[in-house]
Amino acid sequence: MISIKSSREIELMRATSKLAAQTLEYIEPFVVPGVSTEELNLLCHDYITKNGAYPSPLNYHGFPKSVCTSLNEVICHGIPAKTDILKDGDILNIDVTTYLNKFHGDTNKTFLVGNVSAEVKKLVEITYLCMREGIKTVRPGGHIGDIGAIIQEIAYSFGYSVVEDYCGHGIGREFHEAPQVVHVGKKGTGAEMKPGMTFTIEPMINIGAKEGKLLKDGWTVVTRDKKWSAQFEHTILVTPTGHEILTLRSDEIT
Ligand code: EYL
Ligand code: CO
Ligand code: CO
Repeated sequence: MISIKSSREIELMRATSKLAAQTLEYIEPFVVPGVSTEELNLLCHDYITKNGAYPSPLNYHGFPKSVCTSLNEVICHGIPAKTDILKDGDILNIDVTTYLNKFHGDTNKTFLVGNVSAEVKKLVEITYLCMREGIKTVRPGGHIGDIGAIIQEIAYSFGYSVVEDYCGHGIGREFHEAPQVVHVGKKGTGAEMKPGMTFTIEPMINIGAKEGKLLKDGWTVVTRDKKWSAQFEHTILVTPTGHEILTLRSDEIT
């Protein structure tokens, strides 16, 4: 069952999603060579809690930290660590989910650390394009499969692969609700989009093969071939006329 949010619930989704977006804006100047992902985790944790919210990942299925930090060949669910020190040329995804007034807002961004190679910068730019073109398909009468269809078309045209083992998801009173938003697929398939639905679009795009493997820590997912992976995520509302990006930041265009 895909929940339809009332206008009052939509206001609460706007508030929690705005805080998640502001957390990424807040952390950006700290994402520099020499900082540890544990320090970034603590800064995000304090920012979220000082604003009256709870970091949804913390203790979620036992997850030990407040944000996910996924570096280079890490696809997703990287665990912040004192020993993970950023260096020039890295890419780091920080995934923030806030729980404010009983609603979750979920967003992530891949940051460039210092000077990143042209090959990797291209991956990050195309991953962002995939997310934005996926978002553009969202409107009443559209289908969830339309999102994956365009993402797949763009990613494959650049020779990249699309991770299939992890997907976007409905979001609201629960961190993960129906539907699953797969980042590959066929136009016209899947659930029909209706005003009041809220879900994330969060494609993970790889330079090499799509396959991941879980590290022995039980959380971190890395590419099998050790080639690098990028991701962007927004929380989206289906509106009567199209969509609204609830986690849009000030450094992005509408
Ligand atoms: C916790 C639970 C296995 C997150 C997201 C933290 C990790 C691995 C079980 C999705 C699923 C964040 O932010 C997320 N999506 O955008 N699990 C998540 N965990 C976790
Ligand atoms: Co997320
Ligand atoms: Co998500």
